[in-house]
Amino acid sequence: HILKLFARMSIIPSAVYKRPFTVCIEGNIGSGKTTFINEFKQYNDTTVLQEPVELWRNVSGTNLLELMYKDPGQYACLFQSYVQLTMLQLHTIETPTPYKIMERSVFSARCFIENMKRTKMLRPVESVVLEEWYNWCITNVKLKTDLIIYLRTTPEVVYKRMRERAREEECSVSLEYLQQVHQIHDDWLYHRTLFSLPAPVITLNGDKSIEEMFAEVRKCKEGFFTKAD
Ligand code: TTP
Ligand code: MG
Repeated sequence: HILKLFARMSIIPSAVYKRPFTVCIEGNIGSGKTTFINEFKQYNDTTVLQEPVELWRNVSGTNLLELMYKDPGQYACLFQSYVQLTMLQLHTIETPTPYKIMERSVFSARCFIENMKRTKMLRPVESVVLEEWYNWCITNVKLKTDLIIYLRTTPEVVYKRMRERAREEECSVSLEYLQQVHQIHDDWLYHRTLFSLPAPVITLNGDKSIEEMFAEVRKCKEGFFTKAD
């Protein structure tokens, strides 16, 4: 199964589970990260860290995600600052298992900062402060990631999914916004021209159904074994 694939990718999980083999699932809004990650709940050697978005919707009773979309001028920076904190908390959490799978990472949260900076949702000085925090953290905090799984999608497909899912806070999110977020993820993880990569990347076609995606994972496992053996 997929975890054996990870082990064969030359990184053996640490015996001290404070540093488990860590996989981050990345992709656009609505790319299927939660659905994908839920498939791993059946394995008792894997800690699945659930949707961080739930933390952003309830900050001591305040829905910061909603405020960010309603009034980005006022709340985008605060929101991104909180996203960064919660992602760092998930990165550094101690797990009782040798494998850990997370939805997103502090690395992909940076894609949103980058987009907000380009589209002026953030003031220049706000993005400078967020980026300085980011750079300090990735230099000084142990965030080692072993593998990134990129659920690569088409903006039109995730737009349709997002509309069907109808998360209330996201009612104002446009196709154009998803195209921007897609482009930044793609430049980072697919074209590899944007930020440095913190780990090897496996790209899956996230437009497909979860069954088809897992079939792809198996195929890529076979491909890897052929190359390795
Ligand atoms: P995602 O983190 O992409 O989570 P999701 O549940 O939508 O993904 P999937 O369907 O693949 O499971 O986005 C959650 C919301 O938070 C979305 O509205 C985008 C927003 N967001 C930001 O605005 N800034 C950020 O840095 C991050 C990580 C998310
Ligand atoms: Mg999700």
